[in-house]
Amino acid sequence: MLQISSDQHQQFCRDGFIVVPNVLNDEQLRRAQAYASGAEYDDLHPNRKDHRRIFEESGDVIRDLYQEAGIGEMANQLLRADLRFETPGHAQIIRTTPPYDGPAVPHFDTPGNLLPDGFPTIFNVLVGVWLCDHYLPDRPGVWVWPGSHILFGQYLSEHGTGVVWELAQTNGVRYPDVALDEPVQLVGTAGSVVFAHYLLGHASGPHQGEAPVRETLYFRIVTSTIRETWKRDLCEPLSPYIQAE
Ligand SMILES: O=C(O)CCC(=O)C(=O)O
Repeated sequence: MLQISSDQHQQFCRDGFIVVPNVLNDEQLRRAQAYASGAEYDDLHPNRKDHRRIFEESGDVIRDLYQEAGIGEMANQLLRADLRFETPGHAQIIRTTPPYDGPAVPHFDTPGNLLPDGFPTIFNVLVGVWLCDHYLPDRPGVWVWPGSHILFGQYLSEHGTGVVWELAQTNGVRYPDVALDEPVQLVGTAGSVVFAHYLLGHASGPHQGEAPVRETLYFRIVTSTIRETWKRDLCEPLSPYIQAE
C-alpha cells in the first residue's frame, strides 16, 4: 500500500489537496480507461460529458478497482485514528474534449437536499483518478485554490451551515466571497490520484491543443461518522483529519 508521507499530510491540511503519483498500476489504468471509453455519458456542455455509476452489490468493476488500488486505505491515512472512510457506492467520470475553456472561477460540489435523518448529501473528500496525463500547457487538470477549504470553513462557522444551500442555488460563482489566493492547475501523469477536501474551491481547467480526451474518475467519500459530525466537518474543516504538527 502506498504511504501518505508527513509532507503530503501537511499539504492536505494546509492547501486542501494532494496529488499522489503512480497509484494505479498499468493494468489497473488500462482497465479504468477501457471502462471509461465504453461508458455512456450525458452532455454537460458540447465538449464535456458526465458518466455516473451506482455500484453493483458485489463484484463491481469500479469498486474493485478502488479497493485493489488501495485508494481508500490511502485516504484513511489522512484521518484521525478513530475514523475510517466508507467504501463509496458510486463514481463519476468527467470526459472533456478540446477545445474547452474551463471557467477559472471556483466552486464547491453542490450538496443535495437534507435526507430524512437530517443529513445533507455532502461528502468529506473528492478523489480524482487521472485516466490520462494532465500536463501543461495543453492538458492540465483542474484549477484549485490552495487554502480555500480553511477560509470556507471559517465563513460557515460565522454565517451558519445554511450557506451551503444558498450557494447551491446561485448560477454564477458557487463559492463564498472570501479572499482567495491565486489558483494553481494540477499536473501529473495518468494513474495519479488527487485527494481534495470537500470545501476546496476548484474548477475544471481548460483543455486545448492536440491532446485527445481528458478523463477523470471521481469518487466522493465520507467518513463513517459524517451523519453525526457534518456540521462540525463543515465549520471546522480539519476536524476529521490528523492535525499536522
Ligand atoms: O474534472 C474536471 O474537469 C472538474 C471536475 C469538477 O469540477 C467536479 O467534479 O466538481
